[in-house]
Amino acid sequence: MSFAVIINHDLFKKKWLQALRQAAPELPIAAFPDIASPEKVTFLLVWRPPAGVFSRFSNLQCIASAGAGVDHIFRAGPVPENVSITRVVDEQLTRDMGLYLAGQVIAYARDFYTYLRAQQQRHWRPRMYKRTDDLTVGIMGLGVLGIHAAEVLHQLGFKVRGWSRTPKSWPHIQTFAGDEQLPAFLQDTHILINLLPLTEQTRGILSNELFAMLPDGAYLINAARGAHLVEKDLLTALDSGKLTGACLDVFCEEPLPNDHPFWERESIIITPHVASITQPERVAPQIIDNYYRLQKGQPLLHTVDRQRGY
Ligand code: NDP
Ligand code: OXD
Repeated sequence: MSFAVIINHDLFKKKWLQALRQAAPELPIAAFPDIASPEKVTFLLVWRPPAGVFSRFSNLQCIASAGAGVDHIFRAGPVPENVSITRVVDEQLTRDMGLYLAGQVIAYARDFYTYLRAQQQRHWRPRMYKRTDDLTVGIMGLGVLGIHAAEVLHQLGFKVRGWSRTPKSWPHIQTFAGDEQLPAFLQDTHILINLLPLTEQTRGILSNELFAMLPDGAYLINAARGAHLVEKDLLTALDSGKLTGACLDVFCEEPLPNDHPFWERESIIITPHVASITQPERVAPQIIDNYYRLQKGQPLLHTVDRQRGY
């Protein structure tokens, strides 16, 4: 059995290698593209691996995502049926996402970005702000990150509702499930947060069709994946006033190309995929734990359901 990493980002790769070597000094770890015996590799830790790469590893048993999302693994696929897929679940990653979303929701409700622009022009323009109990925040995806974000926003005083694939019951959160309940979930949502995994069912879900079900002037926060959003539909919805603005952390193409129309829009806040970043030194022990579990034939932690795609 042997362990290798394929991480498509030099700094991130270095940090992961350091963290893994610290967590398991006894374990030889090879890093793509310098993997001398790919046929010996049974466990791969990956982030955005190149397309088709898995076929080089004829004895692979597990692919671990170096983040919470696994869409990058399926995109590089195909992944043989017998290979397990795992992902990161980590309290700090969860907390960081909650903080990012709370910050963006407050910045919108209290017009912080508007005042930043006004300051740049030396304009003194007080506005009435939106109070927490006047705003309903709707979270698409009530998984590890969505439930925590819902709790944080509830604690801040916002009315919170959430939508998931299967029904959920959670204190203080109004819950909706499945396609049938999507219109009811959206109809009173003033701030829509996307925390869905990217799957065949959710790709392109943030579209004109969905925006039409929101109240006029709603605000969108996409912290999940760029391909959830139909980018041209966002521009249409902003132009028509259906949406009042958007905060985007993720994009179809990253880095966002220089000539992309989103850069020009005052009503779009852009962050460079930093809502919540996995910290290798925190997470390396759970990856190593799974490697040894695999070796001992024990159940793996944080496995992904291949049928569901997340
Ligand atoms: P989970 O797998 O824990 O939760 C996913 C949630 O989405 C579940 O509630 C699930 O429903 C719901 N869901 C899935 N498919 C559908 C569907 N078709 N219709 C309705 N609901 C659906 O994921 P996490 O919370 O851990 O992470 C979510 C995503 O956040 C990741 O996949 C990743 O893409 C993104 N992310 C972004 C980061 C960033 O920095 N921008 C950082 C980390 C993650 P059910 O509960 O019924 O299964
Ligand atoms: C993740 C991410 O999926 O950082 O963890 O996007």
